[in-house]
Amino acid sequence: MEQVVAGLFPNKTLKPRHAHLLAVNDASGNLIDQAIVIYYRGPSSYTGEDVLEIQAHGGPAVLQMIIDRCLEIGRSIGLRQAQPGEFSQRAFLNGRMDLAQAEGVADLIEASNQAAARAAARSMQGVFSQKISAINEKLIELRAYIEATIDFPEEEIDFIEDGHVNDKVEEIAGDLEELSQTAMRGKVLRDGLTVILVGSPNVGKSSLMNAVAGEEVAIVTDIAGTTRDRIVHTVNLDGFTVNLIDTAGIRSTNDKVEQIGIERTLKSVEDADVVVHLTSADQANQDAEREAMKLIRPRLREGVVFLKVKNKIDLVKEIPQDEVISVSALTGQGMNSFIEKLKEISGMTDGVQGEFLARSRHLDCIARALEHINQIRGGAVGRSIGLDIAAEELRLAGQVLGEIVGQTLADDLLGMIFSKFCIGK
Ligand SMILES: Nc1nc2c(ncn2[C@@H]2O[C@H](COP(=O)(O)OP(=O)(O)OP(=O)(O)O)[C@@H](O)[C@H]2O)c(=O)[nH]1
Ligand SMILES: [Mg+2]
Repeated sequence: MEQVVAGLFPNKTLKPRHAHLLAVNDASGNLIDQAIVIYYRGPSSYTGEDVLEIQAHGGPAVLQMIIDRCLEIGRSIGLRQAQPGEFSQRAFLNGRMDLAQAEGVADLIEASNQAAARAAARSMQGVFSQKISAINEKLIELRAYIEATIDFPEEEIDFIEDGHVNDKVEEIAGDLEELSQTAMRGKVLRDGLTVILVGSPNVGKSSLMNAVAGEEVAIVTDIAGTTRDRIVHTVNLDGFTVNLIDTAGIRSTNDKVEQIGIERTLKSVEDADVVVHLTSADQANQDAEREAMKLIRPRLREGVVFLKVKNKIDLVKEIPQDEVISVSALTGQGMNSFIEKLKEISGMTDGVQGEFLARSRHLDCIARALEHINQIRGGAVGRSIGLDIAAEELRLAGQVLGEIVGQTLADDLLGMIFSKFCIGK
């Protein structure tokens, strides 16, 4: 770094963390621009390393000339341009911020509205990370207690009797459920709620999509197999974004185009927040439904909301009184309760602000952690569930949560996350 500073600004001493107004010259000594120059000495910098910041008058040509001049001076020490996200990656690797905070930086830059920007700023400050570490501490504390009991088995009876452990398990599960709900709000704020409509052909998926969208986005006919490719349409429902995906009806077919469409449908199921399985109230074809479900089920990821919706209730005399949401895309009957349900899932009920910004990756981790805790819920620890198994599930839950802040994430996944950042951050 000294070499670059000396080459760019000969005979000048830069006082760390002070703004200097300096001339940046090219190799022949001609002025490129007058710039504000700030030198940060590590570890007191964004990345924790020595950083030289040059603020010029802007314009791509001037900036490129300054960059070229820096690279020229630094050639002998291997100076190069940063990769996308490299500054934040270095900050993360040097312990200046955790992964959720670094993602907050990228999300702040990309925020498309004020609410998202505010929530991203809170993620960047560590609001999300603090919640993760609070739960992680409880996990560690409980595991230590259980492992101590394994080591001193004569105390095991007291330990089961006093109910302390099982209460704690419930408490942690409650914390995770709450965090999942808040993270979902943060995710919806960032990307919108992704809702995919799946089901057998002709049940009215495209009709439902059009009814929610309020316009003719997808083609509707009475021919089974009308929709071939996925159709994505984004709508704003009372202030929150919903990405609706209409898909090809799922069935066995020899039609090559339809087969590709069906495979795309199943692929999209893997990334959705909500999978709406649409059936038709008048359809007696149970075999077709079973066949569709058989293909959909393996594609459902942990934590996804699976919603059963029955369409075409205008065709039947009696509205089914089960847990299924009943609608008619044709008459609009029941559409309000369907939309209310989506609102409830997104956590975007009136007046609730997003606390921090979150990504699908985070929701996935929280769901997996909860899955581990659910294995040992219901007062079972020390009874039907052995202490060693409980300790192991707690350890795994902590490990999964650690992926959110980057403590336990594999290097290749880290690289992938940072590569999506923009250059210069
Ligand atoms: N009576 C009644 N008919 C409906 C309703 N919704 C859709 N339909 C009709 O059902 C037929 C199929 O509708 P689509 O929306 O094309 O069904 P789809 O599930 O998208 O079908 P594919 O694209 O072939 O998989 C059309 O003739 C629609 O007019 C409804 O609520 N009531
Ligand atoms: Mg369709």
